[in-house]
Amino acid sequence: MITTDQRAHYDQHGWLLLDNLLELEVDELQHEVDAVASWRDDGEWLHHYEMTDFGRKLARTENFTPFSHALRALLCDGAISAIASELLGEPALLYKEKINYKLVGGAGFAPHQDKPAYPFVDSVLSVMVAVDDATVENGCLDIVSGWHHELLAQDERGCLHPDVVASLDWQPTELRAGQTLFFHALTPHRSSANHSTRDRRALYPTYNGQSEGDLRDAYYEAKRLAFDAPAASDRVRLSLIGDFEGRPA
Ligand SMILES: O=C(O)CCC(=O)C(=O)O
Repeated sequence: MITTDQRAHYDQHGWLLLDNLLELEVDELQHEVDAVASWRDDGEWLHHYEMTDFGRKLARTENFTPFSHALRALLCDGAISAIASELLGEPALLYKEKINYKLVGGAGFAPHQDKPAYPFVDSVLSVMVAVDDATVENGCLDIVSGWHHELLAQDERGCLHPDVVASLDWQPTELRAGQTLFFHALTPHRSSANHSTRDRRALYPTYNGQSEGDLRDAYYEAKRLAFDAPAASDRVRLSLIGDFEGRPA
């Protein structure tokens, strides 16, 4: 489904931005994400909140594909997973999925590589599907091209060491709603808080290669166990590394 040039771009830069992969309209996607955000707090999915200057807000939902037919079809049966398979070089399995809401006033993410947050897998691919336009003002990703071949030095939170951060060339990567960004799990990225007056929501499915097995249940089991332990920091925990900069709600 991707051209030789697109493949070469991904191999060289560690990311690939594509249009028109959704088999639903952007307003249908937004409507479905609104529906997920309205789900109650005590379901099997995982809602995470943060405190903002505008009050308590939803920061993330995970484990939603078993409960949303439209989002499961989008992430598991369509062009996105087919291209993930091409980039991984083998059939892609959904390892985990999240919606990062980054509502108005929502916090950003410290510079990191995703790989340390993904136990059990080596061959793993991160994807961002923009639900709303992602701009510099509302906290789009900054990514570093060409640094997807090694795990870089980390700090105590599992994010990138400040010396590494200072040495890299960070480029803002704006997406229009409906665009899809594929990026290697070692591609360094970060994002700012949402300083705009509009929400910046995005889906982030993560895929692993079939040869490593179906690890989605194992991932969520590991996450629940880790989150049952007392928090070691004053930030909200969203992931198995301390990349989220939000305040507890
Ligand atoms: O949504 C964002 O702004 C960044 C998300 C991110 O880096 C992550 O969830 O690992």
